[in-house]
Amino acid sequence: MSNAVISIILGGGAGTRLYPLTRSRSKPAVPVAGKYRLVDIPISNCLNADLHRIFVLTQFNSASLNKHIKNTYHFSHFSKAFVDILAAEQTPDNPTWFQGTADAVRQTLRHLENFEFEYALILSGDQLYQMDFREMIKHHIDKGADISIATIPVHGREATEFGILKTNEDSFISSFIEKPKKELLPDWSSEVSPEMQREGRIYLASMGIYIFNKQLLFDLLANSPEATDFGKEIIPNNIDKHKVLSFQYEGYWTDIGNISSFFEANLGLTDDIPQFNLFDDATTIFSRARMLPPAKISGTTLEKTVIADGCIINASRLERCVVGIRTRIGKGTTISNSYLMGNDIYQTLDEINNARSKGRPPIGIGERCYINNAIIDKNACIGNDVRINGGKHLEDGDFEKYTVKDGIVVVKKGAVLPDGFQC
Ligand code: ADQ
Ligand code: ADP
Repeated sequence: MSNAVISIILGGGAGTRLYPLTRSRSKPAVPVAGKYRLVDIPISNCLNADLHRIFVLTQFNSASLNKHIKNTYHFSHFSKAFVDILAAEQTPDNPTWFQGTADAVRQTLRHLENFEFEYALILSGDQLYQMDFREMIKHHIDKGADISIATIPVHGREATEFGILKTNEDSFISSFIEKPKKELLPDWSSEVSPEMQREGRIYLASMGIYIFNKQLLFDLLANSPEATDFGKEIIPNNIDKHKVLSFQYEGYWTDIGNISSFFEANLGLTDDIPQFNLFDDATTIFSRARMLPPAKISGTTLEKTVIADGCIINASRLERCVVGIRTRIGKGTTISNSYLMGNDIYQTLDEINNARSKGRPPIGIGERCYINNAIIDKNACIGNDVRINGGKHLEDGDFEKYTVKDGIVVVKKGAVLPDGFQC
């Protein structure tokens, strides 16, 4: 079955909803869970399902995404496996950026033409989930579908953010509406399992995960050049014309398209039993092997905290934190509800002393700091006695060194916060 499928990961448009994390990198390259990149999630789901031919479509072909893919996904010379990045490119007949998800796929069809495959598996690049695509592909083939959409029951308060659909008794989709207005919702509820009913998850949402039969995908994209999005045009326009199947999923799945959902998805990893399971051999999340030393911790009370390799931590207390690779935290510091992305390099003791003697904090977090409700992007240089107290009391805003979104303070990559800095 795996030879019949090509996977296409929609790596993201401009990534404005994840700004400032996407200021200097493309969305698929945003670091997640302390040691991975966003793109590792869909790629790992593919590899765990024996799907080894993968394209990542991105608007910006940033150096960091290239480096990560090149250094991570190596396959035997004897296999046909690959993970290739296809960035939006100007051609004589197409001078524009990708205009949306369908347009991104349309513009890259010429790269796919020569591959042998029967099904295109199209995935969103900014979701946290572990799904066995083999089950969805089997369902698609067994039911003789033209298009399949993975679907999940959601609550009314989320339903306006998704494509919502209804199915017939055979799981084929009979109607679809992209991001319905709140007042339309009463017409769009579905029959769901008693468990989902109890949770109030009575609307069936598209997960933005599609299987298309190859020829149909080529035909639909060629014949409707004005359609830019799968959710807005391609899917709703073809419900009546083709057999569009729902593959219902009830496992953990979350869309991490904005700062607040990105923050919650990361901090969710600190739960006693996280819904996103990093500790399962069958669903390994792959990433770059970095050969870092074990983390070294001294004098720190740790409560519900996830710590990546290579950290040097002398803090007083860390609570509900995800601490990324090579993070360095000084004595007397307390950090809660925060995601620290970590650092790209270690500074030598000489470099640290040299930075201090020039009044510049070294890379990492200094002594006696207090940090709450924050995301600290990589390589930030945070001095001593710095206080960052995120929360609903802060208004949204974008400043030189940090941004506030939904009360979460995002310290920008490489920002230097001098001793005593407060926000
Ligand atoms: P949205 O998530 O709102 O809804 P969209 O923002 O278009 O759809 O993104 C889908 C995926 O494609 C994301 O991973 C995004 O980063 C990527 N993407 C967006 N524009 C792109 C571009 N120009 N080039 C490359 N990649 C791009 C969609 C569906 C809904 C469904 C939700 C589920 O339209 O029906 O419910 O996904 O999350
Ligand atoms: P990001 O995607 O987070 O913006 P990059 O992927 O561009 O970051 O950079 C990460 C990698 O680049 C690190 O793994 C590290 O090897 C290398 N790197 C970054 N900064 C430096 C530096 N100052 N010195 C040496 N290597 C660096």
